[in-house]
Amino acid sequence: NRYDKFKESSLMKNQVSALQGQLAVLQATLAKYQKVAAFPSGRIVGNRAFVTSGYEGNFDDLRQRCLQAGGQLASPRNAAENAAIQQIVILHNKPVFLGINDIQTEGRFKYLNGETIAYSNWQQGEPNNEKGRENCVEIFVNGRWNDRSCGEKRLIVCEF
Ligand code: 293
Ligand code: CA
Repeated sequence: NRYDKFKESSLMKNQVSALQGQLAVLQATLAKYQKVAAFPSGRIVGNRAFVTSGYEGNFDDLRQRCLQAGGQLASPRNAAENAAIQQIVILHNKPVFLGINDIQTEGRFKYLNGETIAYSNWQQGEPNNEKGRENCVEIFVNGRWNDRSCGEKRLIVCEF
């Protein structure tokens, strides 16, 4: 009846305002952790965070460490993401291995999920697969990419 409907809509209004309060708390908490992720050398682009621990290792070591942390090796999908990773390279003055390789098929660079890359930023003359041994990809201070041996040690940057 009308009284029940009235009670129902009052309950609903209370639930909505409770949710609005919880949402405001969540938004404030998220804003704080975005600052945490960006300090001192992380970068946030949209809903992706690019973070380094300062660790250096070979490609497989870095790949496993990002996975273990619940992320994956930084895999720039557009110029804005590439620029964010480039800024971390500049701050540390050390090239970084990306989550991209052509281990499976020479010359066909893929993300770690097996998809063929949809964005690239190769340095002039790259990839050159020097001595037939370059299946991983590093990003330089200038933001450009070079294929490089996966056994080299590079700075870790994970994306979350
Ligand atoms: C060759 C030619 C160089 C180039 C280098 C890298 C190695 O030595 O110009 O910088 O290969 O592609 O990954
Ligand atoms: Ca190369």
